[in-house]
Amino acid sequence: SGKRLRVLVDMDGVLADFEGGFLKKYRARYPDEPFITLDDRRGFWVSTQYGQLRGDLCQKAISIWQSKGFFIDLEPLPGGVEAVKEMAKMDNTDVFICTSPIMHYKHCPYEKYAWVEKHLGHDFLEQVILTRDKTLIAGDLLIDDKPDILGVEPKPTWEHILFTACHNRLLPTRSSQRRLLSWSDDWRAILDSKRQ
Ligand code: UMP
Repeated sequence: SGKRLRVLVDMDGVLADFEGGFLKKYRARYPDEPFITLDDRRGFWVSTQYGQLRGDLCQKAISIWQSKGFFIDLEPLPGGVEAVKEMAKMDNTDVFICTSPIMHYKHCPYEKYAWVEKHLGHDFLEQVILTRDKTLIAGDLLIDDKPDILGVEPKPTWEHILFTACHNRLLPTRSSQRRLLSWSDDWRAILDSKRQ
């Protein structure tokens, strides 16, 4: 009963393996340069941590996700596509994929749509929201691996559920912030907790 539940699901680090895809292509392109294992990743920004390793590695990292084929080649994270498909079939539930494209727009926005079509089907393109400011998007839940989701709206309507990723797994979460440890975790209970 009650109104419909609206779930916003992030793409990079939640549905698509951005970190794994990055490391694989970085090591292939720069085999003689140092790299950061997924175990040693800290902080949301890959480019920042590579820049701390050595100044010039910041731009080398950026060059990886600016390249043609980077976003479309990302592997789905375990259980994500299945969870989103199941959510979309649930009664009184609307699911949207809410993702921030990089500003180097030559390939990324196109490949994000292509990825959704490939893994979730053509009809799911109706559910895609590309925005650099997720605080403007109204929803009940936002499942996202970025610890701090800020924008022009000081009071977003959604509750942010922090999806665990290599870069945030050791981060002390604010007592108010709920986590989804993976898609094997109980995402159905989190949705149910928001239903009227
Ligand atoms: N991104 C960067 N720099 C980084 C890491 C990621 O620009 O160091 C990009 C990849 C995604 C976007 O396109 O930022 C993050 O989008 P969301 O996961 O917040 O939707």
